Amino acid sequence: MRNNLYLLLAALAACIPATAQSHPDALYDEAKVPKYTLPDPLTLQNGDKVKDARTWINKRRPEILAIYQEEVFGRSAAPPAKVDYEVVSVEKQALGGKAVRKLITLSLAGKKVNLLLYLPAEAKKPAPVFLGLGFSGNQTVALDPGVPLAEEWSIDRVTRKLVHKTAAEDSRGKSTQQWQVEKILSHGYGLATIYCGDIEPDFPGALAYGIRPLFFQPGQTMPLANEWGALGAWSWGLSRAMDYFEKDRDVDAKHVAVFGHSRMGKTALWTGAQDTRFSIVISNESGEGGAAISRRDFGERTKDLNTHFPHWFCANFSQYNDREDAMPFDSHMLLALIAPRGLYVASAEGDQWSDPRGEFLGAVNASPVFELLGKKGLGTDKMPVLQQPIMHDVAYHIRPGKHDVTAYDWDQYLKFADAQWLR
Ligand code: GTR
Repeated sequence: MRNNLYLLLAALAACIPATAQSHPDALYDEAKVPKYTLPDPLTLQNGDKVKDARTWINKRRPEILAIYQEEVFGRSAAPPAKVDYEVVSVEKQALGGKAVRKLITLSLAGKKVNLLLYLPAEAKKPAPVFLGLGFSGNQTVALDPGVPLAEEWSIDRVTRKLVHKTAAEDSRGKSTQQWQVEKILSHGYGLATIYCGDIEPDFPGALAYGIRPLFFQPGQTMPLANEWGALGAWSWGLSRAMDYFEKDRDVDAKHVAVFGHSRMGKTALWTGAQDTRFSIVISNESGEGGAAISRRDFGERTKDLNTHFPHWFCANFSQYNDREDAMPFDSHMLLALIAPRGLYVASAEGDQWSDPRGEFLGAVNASPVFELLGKKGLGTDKMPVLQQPIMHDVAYHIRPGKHDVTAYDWDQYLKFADAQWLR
């Protein structure tokens, strides 16, 4: 009987998608969210007010960045002195002649990472590019037989063992809805993707298969409490892709948007926060540890993150489990680090775990920093209704539907990019 119950539970666990972690005590009642006070992004640690752009750039921004490095994502390795890459192939007639497809191998401290780049075939000048990490191999991004099948990593839900295998042929094009390559190309932009697992597979215990150990000091076996987690490693990989873009004459490296969904949305925010070469940062339902205000007791919480995904953040971050009020930061400060560049935060109504209102309030409370730098913040603290985007230099929308990336989301990001890049 007990055995049967165990099998039933194991079978049920196998059916729960990794992206739908929740727990029975999670709060989803707005009326029950306790009051909280946010730290002021425009007050220096010594108590002085930040009244001008210079003080933000030279003093407050570095203070906040240091807090995030020390206590949240952890310190990353220094950038390499030189970009190490190889352009493996260039196909001028990809996607039925719509795209030039480049396959590039980036070498990250010796570890090979595959960068897939589609550029508009008709481009007369270097093209702006959207860059993002995928949850699975690059072959899932478009129905393009020329993209090699990735070596993918997953975890067997029943045995909890790491599975490493060449992706299945029928996985080609599985994520086209989430990437909308053709729409992106039709706006004259390119799309570049990397499989996150090339940089570090996404499981606790996968450390040894990623890039972080390549930077260990002699004798070191674990990152220190203030050293990067997997999100930091993924982010570092995105910056190396940017190093490559700066060398590719077909890419307009001054106009690169870093995009990410969910955990990759958290990663995109951290990438844009650290690396100011990205001109637009897009957070699609990044939720807790991303755009959502951590102090709000709604949906996922800091402790959930650190329990389910102990490999994502630095070890220091877990000191805030059940102690969000003690944080000398909150998500509005992470978002403020993007200023004065373009910031888009998006939510889905059916994704309450990510706390849509918390994501919106992150953008609201980051807006004063954008405004100090002469940009247009959200301009309201009233959450818009479904599918009524607010599109200033800080942008926000919420759409119906579940935790996902949809064509509607991409339509807004492309409109935002047009407004940011073509003005
Ligand atoms: C969930 C996690 C979220 C979010 C999501 C995803 O399980 O709780 O923070 O990142 O995964 O990446 O899809």
